[in-house]
Parts: sequence; C-alpha cells; structure tokens
Amino acid sequence: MKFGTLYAYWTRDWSCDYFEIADKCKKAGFDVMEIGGGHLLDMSDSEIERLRDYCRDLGLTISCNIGPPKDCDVSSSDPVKRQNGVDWVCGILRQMVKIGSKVLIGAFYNCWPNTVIDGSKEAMWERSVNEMKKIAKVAEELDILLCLEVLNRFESPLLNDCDEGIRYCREVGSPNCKLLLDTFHMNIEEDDMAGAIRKAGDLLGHVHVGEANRKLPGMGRLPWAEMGKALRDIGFDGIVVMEPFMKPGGAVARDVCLFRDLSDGADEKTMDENIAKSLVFLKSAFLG
Ligand SMILES: [Mn+2]
Repeated sequence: MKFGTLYAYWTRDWSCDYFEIADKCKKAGFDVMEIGGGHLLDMSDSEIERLRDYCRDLGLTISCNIGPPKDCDVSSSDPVKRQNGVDWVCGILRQMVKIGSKVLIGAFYNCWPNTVIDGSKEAMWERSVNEMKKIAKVAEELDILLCLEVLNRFESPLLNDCDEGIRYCREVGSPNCKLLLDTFHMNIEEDDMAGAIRKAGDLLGHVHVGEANRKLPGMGRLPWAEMGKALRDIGFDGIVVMEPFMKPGGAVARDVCLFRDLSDGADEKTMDENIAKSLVFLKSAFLG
C-alpha cells in the first residue's frame, strides 16, 4: 500500500505550482502526489519532463485525477460529446506516459459533477460502457490503470455504490479497468464500508480517504481500523490518496460545496502539520 494526497489540499483553485506541492507532499511523508490529469494537456513536453524528474528525485510517484467537462461526457446521447470524452481521456493517457504516471482516476464514465439523467440511466450506462471499452483498450496499450470512482448520488447518477461499480467494470471487461472507492462517498451510500472494500476485492484499484465531512482522516468518526483490516484482508497493494477539503473560498471549495471553514482557522504551517499527523494516523490504521 502506498499513500498520497490530492494536490488541492494546498490550493484554493484548481491550479498550483506542482514543484512546491511536491515538496510539501514529500515533507509530510507521502509516496504519491495526485495531480489534476487535465493539467498535463496544458504542459509542454519539457515542462512535463522537468516535473517527472523532480518527483523522481524526491521519490514521489504521480497519480492523475480527472473530472470531465460537460462536453466530454462518454455517457451522453450526443455522439460528439461521447467522442470528445474518449479523445480527452485518451489525450491525458498519452501525456501520462510522458510523466511516468500509471494510474488515472475519476468519474470519467460521465462528466463531473453530473446530476442529469440523459434519456434513462440504463441508456447512459450502456453508452458509457461502450465508450469505456475503447478507452480501456488504449489504457492497455499504454500500461495505465483506469480506476473509476464510485460517487454519491449528488455527483453522478451512474455508479453510486460498490455493487454498481463492480457490475460496470465487469461489463467493460478489461484488466486495466478497476474501481476507486472513496470513504466520503461510501459513507453516504454503503451500508457497510469495510464490507464494500471486501466485496470489491481484486477489482479495487485505488482508494480515496477523508472523513464524512471531508476533513483529514482521524479528525472524525469513520471506521478506519475496520476499513484497514478489510484492505489488508483483500491484499490491497494500490494507492490510498487523501482528498481533504477544509478551506472555504475559491473554485475548489465551490466545486465540492464547502461553505464553511473546517480547518478551525488553521494557517499554512498548521495545515502542513495536520496532514502529516493524519498520515501517521492513517498508516497505523491501514497497515495494522
Ligand atoms: Mn474522491
């Protein structure tokens, strides 16, 4: 099991200086920095190489997180949007090869966030699976793992619990197509969080962690020890990435519907200390 964090812990907008964030990840004790995959499309080859080398020297690997825009939705009834979606994701996969990133995560089975049923759920599902098969083929060629994020009902109508995630992955039928379970979404949708991890088993490719209100692990009430035991029982050897959202203001808070300060007014130094402490807590709960 490796441990990482989403870069957005340290930003108010969906942009940042990844070199600075990489230093912060390293200092907090992480092995992985999760970046915005879409940013790779705006970076030149030399910028990508520079970040790749910088992270390699720090001993950090990179995972990529994406949320497709509305016009890149592979579940859409509009064939142009579906094609855009395939092209957008495959474009990011090709950039990932350059930076040496092996894991693409997110809800790219539709756009994000998405609360609209386009025709029927069944029709969206079928279109999405068909397009995902094409994306998975490219991922197989490039040796990149796709981890589809199961989201709560307020962010997508398609994959809301582990059962739906498993069914979707089986329909895609690629060894490079797995699931991402996120404790924040699971807390809303799953009856049994550790049970969902066990059920996913070998299909679990990536894990996102945060408390029920998206505070850092250890600051709330989720069953961390139980989930850790389940991860060890299924032999999970992927990446566990924190996805904390604690500061209001800016595009990040707006997009995750955070309208109050969950950090207790923490300054940057305290934010740095809190995430390092949370990592120690999480490792003890997950590694046993
Ligand atoms: Mn997540």
